[in-house]
Amino acid sequence: MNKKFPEGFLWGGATSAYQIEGAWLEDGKGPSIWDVFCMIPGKVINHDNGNTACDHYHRLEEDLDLIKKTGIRAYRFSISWPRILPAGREAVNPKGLEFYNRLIDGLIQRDIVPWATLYHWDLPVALEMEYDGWLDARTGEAFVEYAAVCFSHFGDRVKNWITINEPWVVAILGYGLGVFAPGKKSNTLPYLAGHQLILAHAKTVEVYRKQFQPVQQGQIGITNNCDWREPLTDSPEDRAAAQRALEFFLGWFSDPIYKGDYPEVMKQRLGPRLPVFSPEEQALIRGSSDFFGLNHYTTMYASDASGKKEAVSVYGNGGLSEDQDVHLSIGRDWKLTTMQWAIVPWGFRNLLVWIAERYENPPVYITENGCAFDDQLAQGLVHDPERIEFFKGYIRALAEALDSGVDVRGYFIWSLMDNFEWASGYSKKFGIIYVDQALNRIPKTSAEWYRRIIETNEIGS
Ligand code: PNW
Repeated sequence: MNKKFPEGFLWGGATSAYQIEGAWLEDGKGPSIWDVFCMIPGKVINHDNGNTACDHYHRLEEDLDLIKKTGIRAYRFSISWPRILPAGREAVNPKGLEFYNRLIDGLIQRDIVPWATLYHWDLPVALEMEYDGWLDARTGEAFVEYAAVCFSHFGDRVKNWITINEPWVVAILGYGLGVFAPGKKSNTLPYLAGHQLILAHAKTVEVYRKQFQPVQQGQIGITNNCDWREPLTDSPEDRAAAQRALEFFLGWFSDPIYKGDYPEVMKQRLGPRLPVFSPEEQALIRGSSDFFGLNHYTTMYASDASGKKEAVSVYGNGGLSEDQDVHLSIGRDWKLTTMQWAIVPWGFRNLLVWIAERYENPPVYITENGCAFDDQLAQGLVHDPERIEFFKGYIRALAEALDSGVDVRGYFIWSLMDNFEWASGYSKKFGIIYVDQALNRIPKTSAEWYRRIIETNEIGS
C-alpha cells in the first residue's frame, strides 16, 4: 500500500563544510582541528584529508544547479567557523562571508530552503590551542560570538538554524574514544565537553531569540544523533539495559533541553564525573530548541552487562559502555552497510515513538539518514539498488511513525554527494551523487528514485 506524506512535508538533502568544501587554506580561512587531525599519521584511512574534498568551494555554481536537479526542496549545509572567524573570534573574514552569501542566494534563487548548521565539528585550531577546545567555557563564548556574526549576516535569508551537529559524537568520538578530532581518550572528558556544548547551544539560542528572532522570524534548534536500542530479550534486566543505553545516548543531550537536567540514571552512575547545571543554567537550557533535530543511522540489541565489566564496544557507537553496563549486539540476519551499521528500519520507527513519548511529541526534523555502500561506476552509470532499498525501508518506517502520531516535519538524506567520511576518509560513499577521482558528479540511480518520492510525496510498499 502507498503511504502519502502530509502536505508541506519537507524533503531535503544534507552535507557539511569540512566534508565537501576543500579550499582548506584559501581566501583567508584559518585552520580547523580537522585540518590538523588529518595530518597525524594513522588517524584517517589512507591518510586522506579534506584539503580538496569535493572542491565544492570552487564548484559552487555547478553544485547549486546539481542540487536543483535532485528535486530536493531544502538543503542542509554547515558553515565553517574558521572561514568566518579565522582565529575563532574577533576578526571576520569577508571572503568567508562572501562564499556563504553566494551559496544562500543561489539556493533562494532556485527556490530551495537553506538550513544552516553552525557547528559540524570544524573548530578553529586557535581555540583548541588557547582554551583546550570544548573543555573550556571560553570556547562556548567564542561560539556565541561567531553565531551572532552568522545571524547578522545571513539571518535575513536563513530561517532555519541548527546550532550544533551531534554533540554526542563530538564528546564520545572526540574526547572519549579519540577517533575523531581532537583525538582525546578519556572516560571523564566526554562528560565535560558535552556539558560545555549544551551550554554553548543554549546561550546561542538565547542570543538568537533576544536579538534576532523577533525581526528575522526564523527557527533554531540542535541536532542530536541516536541509534535505536532494542532489548535483546523480554527480561526486565534487558529492557532496563536498552532504556539505560538510550538515556546515555540521546537523553544525555535531549533531557537537559526538554526537561532541564541530565537523566537520573546518568547522575547515579557517573557521580562526580557528570558536571552539574546551576538552577539558572537549567532555566536557560530548558526549552532551548524550537524543533527536535535527529540524525539516525542504525539499531543494536542491548542486554544487561551488570557485573560483567564489559569492555568498550567494538562497534564504537555504543558510547562508553562500561559506564552503562550494557552489552550491544546485532541480529544474525541483519544486513550491514559498509560502515558495518545494520539496516533495521523498524528501529527508526521505535526510536521516533520513544522520542514522542519522552519529550511530549515535539516537532521532529530528521536532519540525517542514509547509508554507505561500495558503489561502482560502470559505463558512466552508478547503480545502487541497496541504497534505494535502504531508503525505502527507512522512509516507510517514517510514514508509520507519522501514522502513530509522531510529529515529523521533514527528512534530509545523508548525503547529497559522496564526501570525506571523517576517520574513514573517502573509503565510504554515502551520496546519492557519485563523485569520481576527477571530482565529476554523477547522479546514482537512488537520486532519480528520491526525486520521485519528493514529486509524488508518497512511498510505495
Ligand atoms: C554523522 N557513530 O556522523 C555526521 O553528522 C556526518 O557528518 C557523517 O558523515 C554521517 O553521520 C555518517 O557517518 C556520525 O559512531 C559518526 O554512531 C559516527 C556515528 C554517528 C554519526
